[in-house]
Amino acid sequence: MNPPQSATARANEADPAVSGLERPTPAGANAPGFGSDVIADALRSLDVPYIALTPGASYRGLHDSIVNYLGNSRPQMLLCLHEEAAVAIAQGYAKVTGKALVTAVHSNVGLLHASMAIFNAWCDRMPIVVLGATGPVDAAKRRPWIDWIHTARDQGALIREYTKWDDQPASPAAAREAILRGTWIANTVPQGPVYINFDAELQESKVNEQLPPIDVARYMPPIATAAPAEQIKQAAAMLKGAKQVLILAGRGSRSEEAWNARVALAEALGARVVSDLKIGASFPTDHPNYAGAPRGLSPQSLEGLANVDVVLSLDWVDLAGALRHWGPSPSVKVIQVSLDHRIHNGWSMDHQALPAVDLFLSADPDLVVPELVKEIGKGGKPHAVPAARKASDKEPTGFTNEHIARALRKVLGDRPVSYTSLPLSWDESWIPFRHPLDYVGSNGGGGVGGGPGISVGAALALKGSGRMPIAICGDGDFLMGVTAVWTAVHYKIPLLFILANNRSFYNDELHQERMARARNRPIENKWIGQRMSEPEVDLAAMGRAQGAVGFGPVTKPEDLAAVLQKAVAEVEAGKVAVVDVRVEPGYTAVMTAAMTRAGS
Ligand SMILES: Cc1ncc(C[n+]2csc(CCOP(=O)(O)OP(=O)(O)O)c2C)c(N)n1
Ligand SMILES: [Mg+2]
Repeated sequence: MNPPQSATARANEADPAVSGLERPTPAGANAPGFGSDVIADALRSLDVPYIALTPGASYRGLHDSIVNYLGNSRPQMLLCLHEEAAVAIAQGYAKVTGKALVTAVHSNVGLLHASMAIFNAWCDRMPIVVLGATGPVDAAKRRPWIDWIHTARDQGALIREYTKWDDQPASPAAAREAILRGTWIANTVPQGPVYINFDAELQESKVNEQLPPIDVARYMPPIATAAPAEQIKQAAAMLKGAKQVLILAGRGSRSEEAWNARVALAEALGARVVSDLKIGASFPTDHPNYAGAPRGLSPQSLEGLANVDVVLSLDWVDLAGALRHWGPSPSVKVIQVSLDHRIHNGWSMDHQALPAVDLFLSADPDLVVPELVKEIGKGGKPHAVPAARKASDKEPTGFTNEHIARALRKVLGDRPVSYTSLPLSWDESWIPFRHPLDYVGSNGGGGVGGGPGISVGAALALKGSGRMPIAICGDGDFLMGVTAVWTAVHYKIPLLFILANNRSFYNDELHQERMARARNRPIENKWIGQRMSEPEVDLAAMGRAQGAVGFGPVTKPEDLAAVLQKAVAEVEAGKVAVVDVRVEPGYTAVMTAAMTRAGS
């Protein structure tokens, strides 16, 4: 079995089982003859294994170049049944590898379909290169009707506010430059999606002059943003002088070295650490210094932390919100390490409220933490080590998501797995994370329907790593993004879907409950317009219809482990398995309390 971190190292490799599929008849093209051949050459130079796409005539030129000029390899097409899935797959791939995959979506309509997934990736700070097309821009060249409705004057405007950059190059040379620049921008921290829109005419026109070859690496220089030594010293002094440090372990890479440095820092400081299910695993959740992933951060929710006097935020997603929950204690000093301000704009409020900060390090936290460890050294004062938290032994009642966690613990043992999606009602104490790839984080933008595609992309990147990808999705999330399953089956990407099927958009039942309480109206009506019953959707059959192995519905907790055992065996044999688990509508007490309390 390969070591788990190989998933990141293998980012640029194509999987032999996938590359053997969909081989075109050789076309004998060896010099770029058309604009789209130049675009294809530029894509090849990126050394990206795949291009996830849903086809369309606006980029028929590029489509032809990828099949017949590149021979459908590097990048190889991953056919997706919905543009939202194509982009979500790229998001999931980036969550594991840290690198942008290329996607292609048709004209304005495909881009509109893709837009929610682009927004999710934007909020999740995940790099993606989205290619699109329009036109012909020259009206005299347009076919009647269809070319007109699928041409937009400023197509990039559809997604400009939640992409880092977009362009519409007007020549093959400009197209090559746009691809290099876009990929460079997407992959530079803070990462995010970019969009490049190709005029149909530019793609289809003949090229007469060959472009001079270039050394692409020189156009995409890697950027590492560390903090100045003086600031590291200042931060280290504040941390060393603290009575009790609280580390908010926010956005970080999937690197094991960065993970180990976070652990070393917490141990050197005797700091308590919190993490967040919105983002990928950032700290071992069964480490004695780990304090939890509270939905609302407060000295009450984090027992024994009333003495915190210095907070170190490592790019926490919502620092101001966290501090607000913590309570008005002006004596607490705050150190923020983040580059996120570089990506904020005036359209999306995903930057959250402005936090009050005493020391700001405008740097990549993964580069800052090892420096802090060095500066603090072994001379840190001794700290009492708290006892490690334990998962509750109490058997849950009814049939809940906690039963899924318990059955998985039993069935999986010590097998390395990566959770590629977790349902809204999940408690981090149920399953420990011990490696940065144990959990890749949420959809980022709260766009329901992202879970299936993100999971397929993450599973693609994890293939061959020895880690089993497991997606636990809500039924609402699965139903909105279900066709991503076909892409996983077709390209032989092993993946286990477990569906926390409460037959409801239950999150919104809680909102209706909140309204009913506030307005003194009948709470028993909260399910109306939310429940997916009569008929209940057969989710296992939806998996089977796309070639996956379907299991369930599982209606009793005592049946679950045996079914999961069989599903795991299928995934180990290279299959996609879909298990429909009919949990009861309802959320954990903590989640319900967080959602129904005043002000929520
Ligand atoms: C695209 C989109 N539509 C609607 C919502 C509102 N919304 C938030 S959570 C949720 C319910 C999701 O249902 P499911 O995945 O089954 O999870 P459950 O709440 O039942 O656990 C909805 C509809 C959203 N966030 N995104
Ligand atoms: Mg549901």
